[in-house]
Parts: sequence; structure tokens; C-alpha cells
Amino acid sequence: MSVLLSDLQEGILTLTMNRPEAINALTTEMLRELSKAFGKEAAQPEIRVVVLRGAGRGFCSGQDLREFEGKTLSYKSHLRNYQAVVENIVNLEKPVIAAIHGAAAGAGMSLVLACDLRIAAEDAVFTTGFSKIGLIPDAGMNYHLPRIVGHAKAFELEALSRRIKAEEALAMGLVNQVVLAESFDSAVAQLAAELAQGPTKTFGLIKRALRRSASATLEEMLEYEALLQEVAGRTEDHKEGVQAFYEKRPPNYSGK
Ligand code: T3D
Repeated sequence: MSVLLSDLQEGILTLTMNRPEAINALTTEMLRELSKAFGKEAAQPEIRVVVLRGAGRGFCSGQDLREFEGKTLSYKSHLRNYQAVVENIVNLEKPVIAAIHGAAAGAGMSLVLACDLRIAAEDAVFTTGFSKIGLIPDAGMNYHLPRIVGHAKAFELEALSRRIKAEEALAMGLVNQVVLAESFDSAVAQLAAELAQGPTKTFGLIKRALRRSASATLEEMLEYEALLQEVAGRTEDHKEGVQAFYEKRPPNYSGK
């Protein structure tokens, strides 16, 4: 059985990390598969949205702590694996949803943070985890976490590695939505379907704009927005959106 399951239906690519016996701990093989999936596979034009989730009782427990047991770590190649996954998620010009149930720990939480939307089941638990084993957070956590929850909260979460339950995660803006465990699958499907029927290219441009805003001045952003708006204005979906407005009907976006 593959360590990463991939399922494409109606424009929704669902990637399921599949090592449930270790709460989907990340191995080199899994990271390579994730990198490929968020790279070439997800870039296919028929894919309009990607959902990342875990098999079994949790989302992901982070780096597999048994994989390198007794060996000297090759940090360079190890980090390259993480870097590729995180960059491919962030650079993918389509929405990526993290669907979290159970634990999201260590680099598993870093992956959650790299995604665009986070929907959690009420049993979800988050822990940065790294400091508990004397490591500093990686896989982009130090970039994403302070931008999501603010510097002070990020330090608290990273230094103390407390377990944060879904409702607390919602209160601090760590997740967008918390749903009952029994309606988790249908809520994820509903959110993914809504995005899959949206103006995909616009979503990609929104990702680009927000990413740029992390290091830009207002003047730079105003200029960049004008540039991206020109691109958005040339999409078929923009024409369809305006036409649908004139005709007082819901738009039928093609993602082009
Ligand atoms: O070192 C480097 O390579 C640098 C890069 C680091 C990146 C990182 O991600 S570092 C952080 C690594 N992750 C952790 O430290 C988290 C470790 N796991 C936990 O804290 C807990 O397992 C959880 C909070 C995730 C879940 O707790 P719980 O009580 O629901 O489950 P459990 O009983 O602890 O775990 C269930 C099984 O999964 C268990 O196996 P067993 O005893 O039934 O055979 C456990 O050993 C295994 N497991 C959980 N996490 C990992 C793991 N196996 C390997 N690696 C793991 N990370």
C-alpha cells in the first residue's frame, strides 16, 4: 500500500497520508511522494483544489522519529525534502485545504500551516512538538505560525509545545473552521466542492498577492495588485462572472 493515497474526483485531488500505525509520521518516501503530488500532479489543469488529510486516527505526527534512529542525519537532504513539499504547497496556484482530525504534530503541523485553509474536526489536537525533543521548529513553521497567530502566541506555542484543542485553535485563528467529528468528511467535501467550482486562476493570484504582501510596502502592493488584476481580468472566469451578474444567474466557472 502506498504511503500517500491520491484520489481525483470532480476537480478535487485528495491526498491522504497513509501510515496510520505511526499517525502518518513523515518518512523520506512520504515526503518525496508529497512533493511530487503537490508539484507536477496537482498542477494538472483538471485539478481545481487539493485536500491534504491523514488516514486512521490522526492527521500527521511529524517527522518519523524512528527513520533515522542510530544514524547520523543528513540534514541537507532531509531538509531538501521538507523544503520541496512546503514550497510546492505554497507555490501551487490553487487552493490547498488541510483537513485535520486527531493529532497534527511537529512537521505535520508545519504542513497544516503551509496550506491555505484549515478545517478541523472537534477531536483535532495541535502541538508544535519540536522543543519537546530539543529541536527548533522547521518545515516553514517559523514563517507561517507568527503570520497566522502573531509573534507572541507563536513563541508560546513553539517554546512550550502545549497540546492545543480544536476550539482553542479556532479562537487563535489557527484553523478556519471546526466541525463535529461525524460531519467532518461531509464538511470537507462541501468546502472542497465550493472551491472547485470557483475561479481557480483568481484563487491562485490571491495566493500570490498575499504571499508578496508578507514582505512588501503598501506602494509595492498597490502596484503588484494592479499587475495581477490585469492577469485576472483576462481570464474566462472574469468574463463569466460579469456575464452572470448581468444575467442575474450563478456563475459557471471553468477555472480558465
Ligand atoms: O530530527 C529530524 O529529522 C529533524 C526534523 C524534525 C521534524 C519534526 O517533525 S520533529 C517532531 C516529531 N514529532 C514528534 O515529536 C511528535 C511525536 N508524537 C507525539 O507527540 C504523539 O504521538 C502525538 C501527539 C502525535 C499523538 O499522541 P497519541 O497519544 O495520540 O499517540 P501515541 O500513542 O503517542 O502514538 C501512536 C503510535 O504512533 C505509537 O506507536 P506504537 O507505540 O503504537 O507502536 C507512536 O510511537 C507512533 N508515533 C507517534 N509519533 C511518531 C510515531 N512514530 C514515529 N515517529 C513519530 N513522530
